[in-house]
Amino acid sequence: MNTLEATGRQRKLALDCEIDHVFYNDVINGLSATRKNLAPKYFYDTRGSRYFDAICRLPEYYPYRVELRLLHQVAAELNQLLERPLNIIEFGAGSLEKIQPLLSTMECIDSYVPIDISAESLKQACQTLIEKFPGLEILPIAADFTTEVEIPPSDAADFGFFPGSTIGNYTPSDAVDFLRAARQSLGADAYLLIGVDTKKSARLLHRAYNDREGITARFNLNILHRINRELNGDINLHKFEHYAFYNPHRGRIEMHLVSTDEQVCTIGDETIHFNQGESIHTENSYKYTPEEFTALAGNAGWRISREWMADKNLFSVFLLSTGSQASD
Ligand code: AVJ
Repeated sequence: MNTLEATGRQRKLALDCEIDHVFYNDVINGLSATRKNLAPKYFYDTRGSRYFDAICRLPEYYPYRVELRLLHQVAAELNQLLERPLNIIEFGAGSLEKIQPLLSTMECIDSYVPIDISAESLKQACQTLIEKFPGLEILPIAADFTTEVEIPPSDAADFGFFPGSTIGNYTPSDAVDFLRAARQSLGADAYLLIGVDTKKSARLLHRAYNDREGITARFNLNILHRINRELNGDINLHKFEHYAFYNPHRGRIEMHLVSTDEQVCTIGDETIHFNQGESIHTENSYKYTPEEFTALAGNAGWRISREWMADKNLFSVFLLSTGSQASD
């Protein structure tokens, strides 16, 4: 069809179809709540995924570097420990960098299923990975892993991979629910390798989410940009500021976008009012001691097979298993 000849009505229909209704409803519900909030998964459009990659290169953001280093050691030990063919399923795979130490070290990996919410970023990252690991079977899935995702059947044992401390975005009780659901979907004889950020100096944590360059601020504000772009919003980004802090009582970083003025904005057909100083809570990032995480994983029915701790207790990695494995 020649779009130039389309009638007004047809054009409106085409526009309606382009709106992601799930995103729209989540945004309106979140911004209509008494404590305004947005789910952190919505950070990751193509731009947001790029901002996150930039965060990972920041000197202040220790989790990325520290975990990646630790994963080299983890991979070498897993290569000794595991012999059966494995099908790796990664939740929130992003730029596909964390998987690489495993792929280059573990001989038993048969296939790799990266799941990520950002389809475009996933496609690009897969192209790079195919060039580096030409023999590997890759089955990418562009999906929101916080909803039920069907894992393609495989003859190899399912090995879940959940690095980056993404588990920290869940409240502890939601984390238990997620881990229990993952245990169900990975099957009876499965593993889950999971990265967990630790409790540590509040100053160090604070710095990791308040970098000098302001990249984390841009990452946070991009969610409003995205609402404007995709949901026909008119939010004034200059009237919101990035605010992130560590709450030691709750053991979590909180990220907010705080309205600098009283203001009104529209998103699609809805009007949203902000008081001066009112915040939109955009992310929690929970930190766990090894004891706390061990208890949490246990509550979800997982057994701890191995655990690794980085220097200065900066970051931890756990190998969870369903417990039915003969080998360990
Ligand atoms: C990807 C959720 C692990 O919580 O540290 C980085 C996201 N937010 N800087 C984190 C994030 C701000 C990150 N996770």
